[in-house]
Amino acid sequence: MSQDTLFTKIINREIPAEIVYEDEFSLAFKDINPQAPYHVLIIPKKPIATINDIELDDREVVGHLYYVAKQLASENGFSDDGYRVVMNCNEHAGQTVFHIHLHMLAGKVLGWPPY
Ligand code: D5M
Repeated sequence: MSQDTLFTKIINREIPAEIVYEDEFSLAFKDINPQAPYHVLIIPKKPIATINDIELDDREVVGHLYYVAKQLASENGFSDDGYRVVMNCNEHAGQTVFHIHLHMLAGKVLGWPPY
């Protein structure tokens, strides 16, 4: 079950975003509140609300988000130094937009754990 969020509006170009990648299944754009020098959100075009809502048929598209992350890392020169991809689920993880999104952070040494 899922409702349209502002990310659907970004997919549909109803609100602006700095889009860095797009294909049939996914879209990637700069996070409006970056937590690293390079911080993009990689989203499926299908509006899945949370990780809890991923269904068996979504496996390919969800896995594809990681492939896009790897490609962006390669194109932007982050493959060797490293980068982080993370997806928050619900309140305790701080999810604020209920359309799943992979955060990709790069360009500095990232702290861990992410308290
Ligand atoms: O992450 C939600 C992320 O979405 C958060 O890092 C800000 C980002 N955000 C919110 N609105 C926009 C727009 N309009 N453009 C780009 N980025 C946006 P979460 O994991 O849900 O906390």
